[in-house]
Amino acid sequence: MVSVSKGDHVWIDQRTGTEFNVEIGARVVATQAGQIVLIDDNEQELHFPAQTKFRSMHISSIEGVDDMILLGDLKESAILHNLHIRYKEDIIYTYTGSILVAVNPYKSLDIYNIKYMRQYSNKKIGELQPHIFATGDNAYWSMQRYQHDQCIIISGESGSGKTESTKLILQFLAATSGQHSWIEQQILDANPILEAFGNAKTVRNDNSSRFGKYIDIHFDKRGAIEGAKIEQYLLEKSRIVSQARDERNYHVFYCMLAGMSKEEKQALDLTTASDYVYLNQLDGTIYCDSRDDAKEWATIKSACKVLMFSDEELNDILRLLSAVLNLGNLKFQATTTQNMDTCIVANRNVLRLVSKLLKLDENGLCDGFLKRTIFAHGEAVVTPLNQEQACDVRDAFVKGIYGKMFIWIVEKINSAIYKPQDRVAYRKSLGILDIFGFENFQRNSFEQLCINYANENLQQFFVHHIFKLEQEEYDNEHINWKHIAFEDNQRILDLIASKSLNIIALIDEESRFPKGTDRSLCDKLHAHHSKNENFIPRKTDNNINFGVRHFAGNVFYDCQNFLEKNRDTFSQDLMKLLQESQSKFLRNLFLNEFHIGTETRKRAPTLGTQFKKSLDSLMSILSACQPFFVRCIKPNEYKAADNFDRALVCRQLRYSGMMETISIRRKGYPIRHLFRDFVDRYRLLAPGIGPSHVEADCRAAADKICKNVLVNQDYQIGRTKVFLKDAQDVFLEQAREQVMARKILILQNSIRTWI
Ligand code: AD9
Ligand code: MG
Repeated sequence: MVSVSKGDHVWIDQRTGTEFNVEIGARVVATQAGQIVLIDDNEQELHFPAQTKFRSMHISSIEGVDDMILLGDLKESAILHNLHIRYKEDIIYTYTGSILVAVNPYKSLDIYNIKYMRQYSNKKIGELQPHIFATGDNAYWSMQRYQHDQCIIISGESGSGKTESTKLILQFLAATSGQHSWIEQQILDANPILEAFGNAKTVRNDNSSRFGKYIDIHFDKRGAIEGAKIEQYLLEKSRIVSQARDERNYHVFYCMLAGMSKEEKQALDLTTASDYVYLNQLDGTIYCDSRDDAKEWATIKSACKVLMFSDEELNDILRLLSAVLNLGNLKFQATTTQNMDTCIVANRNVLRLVSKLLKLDENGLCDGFLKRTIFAHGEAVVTPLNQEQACDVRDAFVKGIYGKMFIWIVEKINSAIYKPQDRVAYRKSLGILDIFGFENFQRNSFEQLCINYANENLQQFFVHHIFKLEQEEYDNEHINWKHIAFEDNQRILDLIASKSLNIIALIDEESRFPKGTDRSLCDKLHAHHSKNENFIPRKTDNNINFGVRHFAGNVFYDCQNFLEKNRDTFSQDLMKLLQESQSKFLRNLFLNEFHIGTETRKRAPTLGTQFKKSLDSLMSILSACQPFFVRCIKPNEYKAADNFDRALVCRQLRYSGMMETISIRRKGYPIRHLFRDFVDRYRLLAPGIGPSHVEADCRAAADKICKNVLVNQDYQIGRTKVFLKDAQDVFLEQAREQVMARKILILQNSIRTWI
């Protein structure tokens, strides 16, 4: 703690609420009338009594740094402060070692034009200011130089800028890898199609991706783009049938209705958005101010052309979209038959329309919604459904159709841009992962469990990588290091999906068990895991929830609908009916499902199993790559420019693994100085080291200083750097200050005698 004067920079404790307790940077603007006046990073004026002592700010924090590993105060508050002061100047990119931190500016910055692309092409990292192009360039050149596959993992919460970052990297690679050919255009044009069918307005983001994706770009020997392959993960299907307040369905519906001519709509039996229940429910909205739906429609259509969708295929898709919207308007009227709750179709004309669009038998479709066939002891028993059940069957049917269509669209895009490996002599790839960040809502369901499980995997991958880098640095510098123990999240992964009777396995087991319910699942989870350190039991037996201690915080999951979501299927009667559709397109969507008859239903892969499988495959692809990490940060909840919410940013930094980087460093030798810098700063601490020492002498000089000051302490002299513990750095600084003070005193005395 030190006394301060005007112009000094200090740290001040800041307590807002119970969770957020991180000191804030401030500068002294006046010391007057028994008071110290400061302005903090939030531009707030603060007053303290004149005698107050403060923690002084390291010079690196005062000036700000491009790479936060260089922060003298390598701690949470310094990272937050550094990002904040840069953000105020529209500097949104900052490194933390190999991680690029990108703060969403929520305004258009002129830093992505072709001039910037050229500037960042073929540069060493650190040569220019941090930039998303620098990460793209670095990955590209590493791929070329080391002939090794690369991946860029982009993470962050909804609205933080992952998809924009992905697009920027793609644009950079397309522009700088040289060929400017058709394939690059095709890869860029895949995006408007994917976004039309897989993105929607949510309260967090007007263009929120409701699926994860991995775009693997393939390069030939000369480094030119030769093709790409897109993998998609876990599209949010519930959105097709209902949306939360102020949210929308997938963009494509609104675009189509806004962009098509009257005649085109008539041909598909379509009217306007406000006529459709799926687009116009109590809570949803049909408007999105920041988007021009009609204009988007033109873009989507031309992108489909570029990606070789035939007119017939496009028409098939439109028919399905129209069928989906019309199905949403299908109503059931409750009736009673022989003392049982049953129902009938209330608007037969809608049913007729839908059966025409899907090219299905109208009566068959009607039966499919109103009845269910169950096989018991080899015999078929038909039971009628009540109104609520019929609505559920209809919604599950719609979700099934849209989900399959989305997968078909991704495959169609791949068929245009992907060349199978055996047809090319040489291939290196650069993959970009744009995947949902960790989620913890008021109510969390099966999707959140899958998403958070994916994030646990990525976290483990990240920590292993950072740890490896740290050890490599020690090896390169030939220093002796003891094994650094670090916490990893393997036990959480074991609980969710690896060890026997893990959570996903139990959900699967219960999904297949004919009498399984969400409650019996919850009971089973508790019976098996209540003693597990990472499992949080429910508060009372009445609840059907459970908690998991994730790396990023505790999350409670509500088991309601877990089994249905995991089964990921719809009425077998309707599935059978689809086989008889006159629409080849529709039949093809379900080709793989047809062989799974009612009897063998047990073998149908569940959503949990499918997701785990695709995640395992993703992890093994990533493990074979040299990774780069981009951590996107959302500065505020209002989609607003020039607004930095410290608590919100801090929470994201904690999720992002940035703190792991720090903690791993802290366990080893967090402070490192190049010999020359070290000697320049501390040469006063050992006798006989002059200001003009030559480079070769620096190592010996650094060794001499350490031996003199840090007697018998655990520091290391490497090949190019001195490696220190935090406390040693502080000790050296204090020693230096004392020597300086003594020298100044001597100087003052001698001046006095001289005068
Ligand atoms: V979600 O998880 O898919 O809901 P993302 O993908 O993280 O989310 P997205 O990239 O869609 O977020 O960014 C949200 C919005 O922030 C964009 O629509 C832009 O309006 C804004 N944004 C993001 N990055 C930038 C940028 N580099 N420059 C300007 C940006 N605006
Ligand atoms: Mg996105």
